[in-house]
Formats: sequence, C-alpha cells, structure tokens
Amino acid sequence: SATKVVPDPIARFHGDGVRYKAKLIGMDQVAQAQGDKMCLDSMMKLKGQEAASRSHGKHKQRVWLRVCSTGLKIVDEKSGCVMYEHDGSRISSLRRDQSDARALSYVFQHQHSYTLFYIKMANMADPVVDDIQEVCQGLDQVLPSNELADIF
Ligand code: I3P
Repeated sequence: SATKVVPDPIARFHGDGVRYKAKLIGMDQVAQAQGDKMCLDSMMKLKGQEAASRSHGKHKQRVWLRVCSTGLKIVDEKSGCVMYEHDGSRISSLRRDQSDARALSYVFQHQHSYTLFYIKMANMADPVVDDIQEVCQGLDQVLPSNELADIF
C-alpha cells in the first residue's frame, strides 16, 4: 500500500524558518499578557522614544525577524547574533499597528514578566502577522485585519 504523504502546512517554518528584514523600534516592560490600552500606551511611548533618538541622529537597530515553527527569533543584522528567542507558546497580544502598515508588536511572557516588542518591517507587516499567527499556538481564528487583537 502506498504511503500517504500528508502536507505539512507549516513546513516552510521548519529549520531556520522564514526571514524578514526589519528594525527594532523598541522593547518595553508591560504589566500583563494583553490589553488594548496597555499595548497602545506602550507602543506610543516607544514611538516617542524612537522620535527622540532620531532627533539625536540615532538609528533603529537593523534586524532579521525569523519566524520558525517553534516561535520567533530576532537576529542582529550586522553580527548575525540571535538577540532574542521567543517560544510561540509564550507570545500574546500580537498586533498590527493601525498608524503604520509596516509595524507590528507582540508581548512575550517570561515567568511573571511581560515584554512588548515593537518591530518595523522593511515591507508590509500583514504577511508577517499571518505567519506569526500560524506558528503560535491556538491561533487558528482569523483576526480582523484592521483591528487590534489579543490572541490569547
Ligand atoms: C529616515 C526615514 C526612514 C526611517 C529611518 C529614518 O529618516 O524616516 O523611513 O526608516 O529610520 O532615519 P530620513 O528620511 O530623514 O533619512 P524606517 O522607515 O525603517 O523607520 P532609522 O534611522 O531608525 O533607520
């Protein structure tokens, strides 16, 4: 009898996964895993810091955002060093940025602390958001494209 090959829907995320060119806008300690106002406030704060840095001639760090079957990796573009490794099961509150179609944010939980990562993609954020949803657990519901969304 022939062996049936079941297509793996996330095969492209195996190994090194899918790599997207991006810049790190910033990171922020937040109080919880999710929350509209909390995330918006944090993103606004980080945007303010980004603007302040730019006015001092400082540029955002260039990174690769890798979407792998286990989760996300943020890799420094210059050195190739993995700066952060975020297991998909600990990512919450994935958001599009309503004021910037190239930006996204997510909250990563480590023990009892939560960190919001705010990332600016070189291109549109939408396909990246879709990929992240695919590799994170329990995210089979489709989120409205222009709404802020908590995923857990
Ligand atoms: C740059 C411009 C780019 C921006 C870059 C700015 O300013 O706003 O769009 O990159 O940020 O320096 P200018 O036009 O005055 O050169 P992003 O679009 O990726 O944010 P950066 O310096 O942090 O890379």
